[in-house]
Amino acid sequence: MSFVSPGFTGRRRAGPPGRLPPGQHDVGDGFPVLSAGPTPRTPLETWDFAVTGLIRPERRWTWEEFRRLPREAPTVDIHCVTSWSKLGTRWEGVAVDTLLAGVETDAAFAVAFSDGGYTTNLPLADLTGGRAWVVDTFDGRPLDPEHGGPARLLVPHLYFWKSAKWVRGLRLTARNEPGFWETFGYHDRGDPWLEQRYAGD
Ligand SMILES: Nc1nc2c(c(=O)[nH]1)N[C@H]1C(S)=C(S)[C@@H](COP(=O)(O)O)O[C@H]1N2
Ligand SMILES: [Mo]
Repeated sequence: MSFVSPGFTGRRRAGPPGRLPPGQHDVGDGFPVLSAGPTPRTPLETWDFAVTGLIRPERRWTWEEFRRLPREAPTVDIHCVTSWSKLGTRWEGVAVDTLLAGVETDAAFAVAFSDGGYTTNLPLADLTGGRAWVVDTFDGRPLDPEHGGPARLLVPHLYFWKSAKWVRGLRLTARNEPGFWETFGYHDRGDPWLEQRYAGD
């Protein structure tokens, strides 16, 4: 006789050793959708991606220009603060390093901004060094609108709320300016391996 139902153990997978940060479980093939509002539908003809703020001149790519940038195909584990992780997710897109190549700026931070008004803040150091991308493809297919299509930020080494869906740009800032969830008490940086879930963790 077991006190743990098969359904429960099946959903709360332990995952391969060393892959799950503390307090996380593996969702396996599932891919939960977490959106703080309705899914925006921006036509590709009007979509662009901008780098603004402490940068002169600003940089801006139309969808076609964005699609012609050098591309990368990261396979990464992602970790949501609500405790699910998804291992070995396959994405394609443009490294933030590519978008910021050659930029000289006094900025130390950036605010990612999205259609629908979502924002999230990151130190520039977390967006560079081959650890962040703007992705438009998941598992070989155009990214679903529910998961942030046409394009989302992907910063897998931080909790997934930093990976802004429907992202339209980065505003470079000198000071740290809290974004949407950060203003509501979530941790400023959100390192899952340090369990930085809430302000003060
Ligand atoms: N624009 C926008 N981006 C967002 C969110 C959101 O509500 N709006 N939610 C964040 C949170 S809390 C998580 S866990 C992930 C969820 O991504 P998913 O829906 O593709 O799983 O998106 C993040 N990016
Ligand atoms: Mo989340």
